[in-house]
Amino acid sequence: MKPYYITTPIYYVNDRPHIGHCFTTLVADVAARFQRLARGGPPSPAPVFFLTGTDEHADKVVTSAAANHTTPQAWADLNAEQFRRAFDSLQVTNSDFIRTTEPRHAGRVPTYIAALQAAGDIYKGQYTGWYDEGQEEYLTETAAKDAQYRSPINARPLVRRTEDCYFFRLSAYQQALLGHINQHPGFILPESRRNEVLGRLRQGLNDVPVSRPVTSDPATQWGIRMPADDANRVYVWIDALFNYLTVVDTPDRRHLWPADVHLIGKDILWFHAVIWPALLMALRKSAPDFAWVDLPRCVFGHGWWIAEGQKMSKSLGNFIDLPRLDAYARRYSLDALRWYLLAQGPLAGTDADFSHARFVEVYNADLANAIGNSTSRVGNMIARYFDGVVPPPLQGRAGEGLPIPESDALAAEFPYLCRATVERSLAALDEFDLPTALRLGIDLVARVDLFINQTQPFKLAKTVDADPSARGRLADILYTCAETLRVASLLLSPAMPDKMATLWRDWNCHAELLDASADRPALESLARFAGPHALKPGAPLSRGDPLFMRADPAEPAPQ
Ligand code: ME8
Repeated sequence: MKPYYITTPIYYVNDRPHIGHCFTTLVADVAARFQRLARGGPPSPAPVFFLTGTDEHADKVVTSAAANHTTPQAWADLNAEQFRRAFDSLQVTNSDFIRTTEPRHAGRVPTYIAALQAAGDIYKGQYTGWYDEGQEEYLTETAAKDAQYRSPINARPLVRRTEDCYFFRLSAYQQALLGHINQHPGFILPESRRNEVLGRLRQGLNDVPVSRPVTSDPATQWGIRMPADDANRVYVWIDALFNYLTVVDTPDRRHLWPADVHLIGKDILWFHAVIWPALLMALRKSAPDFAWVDLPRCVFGHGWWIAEGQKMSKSLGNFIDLPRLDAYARRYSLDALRWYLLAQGPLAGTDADFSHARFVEVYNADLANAIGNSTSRVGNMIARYFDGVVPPPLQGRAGEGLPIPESDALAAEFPYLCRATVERSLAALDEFDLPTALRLGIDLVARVDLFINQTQPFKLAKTVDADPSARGRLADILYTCAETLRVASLLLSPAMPDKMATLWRDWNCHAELLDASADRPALESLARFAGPHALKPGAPLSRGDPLFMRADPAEPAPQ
């Protein structure tokens, strides 16, 4: 099986990371961890390749470097480090981190451009248009008009510009793109984004500029030069898109291509769903050397985080920044923060609001009251009634000619329920529906809680002295609960790796199996109820500390 290759956008280094950048990279991390878990296998060759990084040749890097009295490279170094640290602090497991100023990237981009020039897909011309200086992109005439000649992103007036430049023959790829998108319903997700792209694509395509002039202004000297032309540099967006390819365009990594998912925010959908695949189609046919350059399997455009009901902006100063995120991680645990961002984030069509009240509500509902409470309840009962030793399930529940007590009939469903839940979770993962893939773990926890309420093991425990058969049933109920929670914890572990590893250590499971550095079976085998990796009757199980303490909604937000 080809390793799963997932990418995030590479982020501009003019400023520090905030919740938006952290979110995209975190979602990719959860997808990467889930895929590693789903596939299993030895750590090497790695079953997943996960790429994130920084986009450094933007003009705004030059501007903010100057404002901070330093050089673009020094400014890029400083901020790239901030991104790295931010992702480390979120325990992101990226396989590589690309910076576009690195020679492995900057040295390779001109090769692609030269191939496109030789094939006639990049040609020299002149461009006049409406330029958004903040975004460093031209808007089409219609888009500029619709936006009343202001930037749709920061509302600053658009600037009319004319310049000599090289063009990419995007117009030649309209039919091929339409064909590809129509034949591959999963190519652009979610569906609303696909429709958005199709609608715009049907209106026709203009060729797009792929270079910017180099003048005596130092701001124009930052960037990769066009092949054999020092008077022009590669437009930062074209430079940036190629990162997905440069990183794997080495003999030992070429098998990783194509990317399975380019995860991005909706703001950069057009570049990824139209311009990038067209560049790849052009490159592929430009020379036999590039015959391996297939199209990525999926471009997933997520929505927007807003803060306490308002769009985040510099002028409002309401960005949820790293210190804020850190404060949440310190008070509620990093895993709780990861859970909230994943479970409540704008992954599907709509935007999401980061609100403190909502954070506490979700924390209490999913973590403190669900997985946290359920594991400590079951751990406590096993400690109390079975001296902290995993009790045995009933053998041969059916077919012994004995009437099946109510609890056994209910318990008998759990192996099937677990299997079906894991299958559904894997199907959701396949569609990049991570909130569902994770939520199914919480649904299993809810089934355990319901089962406890139905079978009332704490009452049954009071009868074991008078009725010896009750002890077997009690053991069966608690085994069923604990084993189902183990399966649930597997589904939750990509979002909450630390807490679930703590649970596995407490419960004397092999916690190293939650970690991709171990050689491990695929999820379906790992999660089999009472299967080879299940809780072992007779083994010690420690109740441990509660995984999540209840949060007080009245407490003010951490700062
Ligand atoms: O666009 N909510 O970089 P960038 C959710 N360098 N996600 C958000 C967000 C928000 N409020 N704000 C930002 C660039 N993001 C280019 C990309 S790729 C070849 C080049 C996330 O630093 C989201 O993933 O502006 C968005 O697409 C990305 O940050 C933009 O980061």
